[in-house]
Amino acid sequence: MRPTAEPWKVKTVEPLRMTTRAERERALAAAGYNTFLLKSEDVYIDLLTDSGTNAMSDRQWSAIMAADEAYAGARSFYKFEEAVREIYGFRFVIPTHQGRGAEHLISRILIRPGHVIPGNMYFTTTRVHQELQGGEFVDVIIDEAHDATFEHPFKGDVDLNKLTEVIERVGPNNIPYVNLACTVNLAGGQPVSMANLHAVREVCDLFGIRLWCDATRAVENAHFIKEREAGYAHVPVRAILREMMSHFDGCTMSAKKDCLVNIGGFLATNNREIYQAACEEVVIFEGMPTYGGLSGRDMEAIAQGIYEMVDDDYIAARIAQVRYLGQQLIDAAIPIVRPIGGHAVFLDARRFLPHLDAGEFPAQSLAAALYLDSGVRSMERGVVSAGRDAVTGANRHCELELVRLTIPRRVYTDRHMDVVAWSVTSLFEQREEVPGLTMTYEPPTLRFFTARFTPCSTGFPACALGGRLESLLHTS
Ligand code: PM9
Repeated sequence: MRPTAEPWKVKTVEPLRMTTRAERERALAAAGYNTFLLKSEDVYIDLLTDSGTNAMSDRQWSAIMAADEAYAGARSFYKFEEAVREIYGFRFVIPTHQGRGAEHLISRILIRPGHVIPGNMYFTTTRVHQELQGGEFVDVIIDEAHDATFEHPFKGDVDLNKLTEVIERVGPNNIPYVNLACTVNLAGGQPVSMANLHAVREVCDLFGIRLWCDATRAVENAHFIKEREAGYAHVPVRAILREMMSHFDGCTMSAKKDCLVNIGGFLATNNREIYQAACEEVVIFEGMPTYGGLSGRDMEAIAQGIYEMVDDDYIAARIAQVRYLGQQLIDAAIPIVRPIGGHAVFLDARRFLPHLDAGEFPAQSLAAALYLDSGVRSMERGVVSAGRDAVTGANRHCELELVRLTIPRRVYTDRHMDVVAWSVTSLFEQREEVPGLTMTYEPPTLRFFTARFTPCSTGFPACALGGRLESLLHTS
C-alpha cells in the first residue's frame, strides 16, 4: 500500500528525559501507583491524555503574538467567536477556562433537583456537574458500547428504545436536555452516526426536549462519519461537522482536544435565553462573557486551531496514527477495545489481567505496570474512574475496565508508537506477574485524579517487569 505521512513537519522539539527502572519504581511509589500523580519529567512517552497536550502550529504561535489582552471586548474574543460561529454554526458563544467550566454553566442553568439527563455513556466531569445540581445521569447508549470486543461502526449511538423508555418513565418535563457526546470517550473514542443524531433529534422534538452536544472530539466523530457512513465519503469533514451540529440546541466544548490548543473551552448555542443565563453565570465563575477565564492569546490560539482541525488531511493523519498503534496491538493478540477509536487505544484490562478481580483494580494496576516497564504513562478508565454512586455510596458497577493509551495531537512520531506497542506486548507476555492494588486514599469526588494505592501482596516483581526502557534505548 502507498504510504502516507503527516501533513506537517517538526519545527521545535522538547527533549525527553530517560529514566532507569529504579527511578521509575521510586517515582511510581511516590505517586501512590496513580499515573495522574507522576511528575511529567519522570515520564518518557506521555499517553495520559490528549487533553491540552497538543502541539500548536506556527500559525497559532503567531496569532498568540497578535493577541489583544483587553479585559473586556478584546479583538481576540471576536476572532474566537467568529471561528466557532463559522465552523460549528452556533450563534452565541461563551468562552470558558476548559470543558468542565462550560459543563458547570449548562448544568447550573438547566438542571434542577430530581431531573434526569439521558446521555450516551457517562463522562466523569459531565456527570459530576449534573449530580452537583441534583440531577441524575441515565445511560441510553446501545448495549454494544459496553462490550469491548464487539465490532460496530457507531458504538456511540443512542438506543432509541432506551431513550424513549426513560422519557416516558420520568416524563419529559423532568428531562432538561439529552446530552450526546461525539465521540464517546469512555466507550473507547467511539463515534455517533449522522443517522442516529437525526433520529435522536426526532425523538427530542416529539417530546419537546432540548438536545445538547458534548462536542469535545466532534471533529474525530465527523471523520468517522466520512469513512463509515453511506453518502459522506466525498463530503469535507468541515461540512460534516456543521451538519452534525445542526441537530443540537447547543454544545459544551473542551477546546483542549479537537481545537489543537493547551487550554480553553466554550459553551455555544442558538438559544438566546440560555445564552443570556450563561452570560449571568459566567461572570461569577469564569470571567466576563468576552474572556470566560481565558487570556486573549488563548482565544487566538483556539480560533486558529478551529480552522486547522477541520483540514481533512490533518484529521485523517491523526486518526491514522491512533490506528497505527492499535493495529500493532491487534496483530500481537493484545485485548483492546474494538474498533479502534478516535483519540486513543484502550487496553481491556480484564482480559489482559484475568487473574485479578475487580477489587484489585486491574486497569489501575496495568497502567502502573506499563509505566514501570517503559516510562509510558497511560490512564485508568475503569472502576476507579467510575467512582461511587451519589446516593448509595457503593462502587459503581462498570462493564469496561480499561487502560487508555491516549495520543496527543501532532506530538509523537510513529516510532514512539512502536515503543509503546513493544512495551505493551512484552508486558502481555508476563501478565501473570502483575499484582493487584489496594486503595489507600480515596477523595470524595473524581477520585481517579488523586486516589493513592499500594500493591497487594508481594508488589511488582523487580526483575521480571522492566529494565526495558534502557535496553530499548541503548540497543539497535
Ligand atoms: N477529558 C480526558 O483526558 C481530561 C481529563 S479526565 C477528566 O479525556 C469529554 C468527553 C472529555 C473531557 C475531558 C471533558 C472535560 C468533557 N467531555 O478537561 O474540563 O473527554 O477541558 O473537559 C479529559 P476539560
